[in-house]
Amino acid sequence: MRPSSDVLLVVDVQYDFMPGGALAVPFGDEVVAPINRLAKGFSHVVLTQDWHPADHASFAVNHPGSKPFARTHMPYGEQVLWPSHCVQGTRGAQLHEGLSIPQARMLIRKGHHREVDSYSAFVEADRETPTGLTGYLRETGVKRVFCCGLATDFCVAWSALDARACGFQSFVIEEASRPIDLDGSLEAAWLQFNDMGIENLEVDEVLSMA
Ligand code: VGL
Ligand code: ZN
Repeated sequence: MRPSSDVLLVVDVQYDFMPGGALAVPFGDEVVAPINRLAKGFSHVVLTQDWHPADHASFAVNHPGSKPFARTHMPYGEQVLWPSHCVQGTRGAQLHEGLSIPQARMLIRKGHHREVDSYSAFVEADRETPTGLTGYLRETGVKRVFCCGLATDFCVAWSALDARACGFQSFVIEEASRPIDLDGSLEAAWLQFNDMGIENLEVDEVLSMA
């Protein structure tokens, strides 16, 4: 069992990101088994849940004349317009019930401010508004963050990069993540991981780490 200074961050394993969901990630359901295997090695697990109001500014439907996956400009920068997904209180927003992580301590809900998206579990897309996760991890003595879930190139990527930027050692477990891969977003994410010194580890490597 890993010490409490190692946290497993399980990002957005929710029905709307599963095959058939509102914003389906290809093969998204394949993350459940490796995440459960990983979680057996961690005493400290944090989950995230994308959690939008129905009138959220990241939804194409709230921009008349725009189609899903188009890009628009928000006061904080470029924003992809998504199909409506993970609406607060809906089935699509629920965590996959195949997750078997009873020891999970903390659940961060993100993307709840109508005007601002939040891919990252740490800081919203305005790059100013904290979710509170940095403080929680610092106060609980975390040093290393192991990121997995959905999607590799959006919420996992932004979370892993922010973990590093906040001073934690940060890893991505690609084997326990799946990408959306929109216009080169996956390749861009790996370039940024390399720049920031974020390594990809396999599940078995994590479980056997010192
Ligand atoms: C995500 C797009 C919009 C994700 C969330 O979990 O990667 N992507 N909202
Ligand atoms: Zn979202």
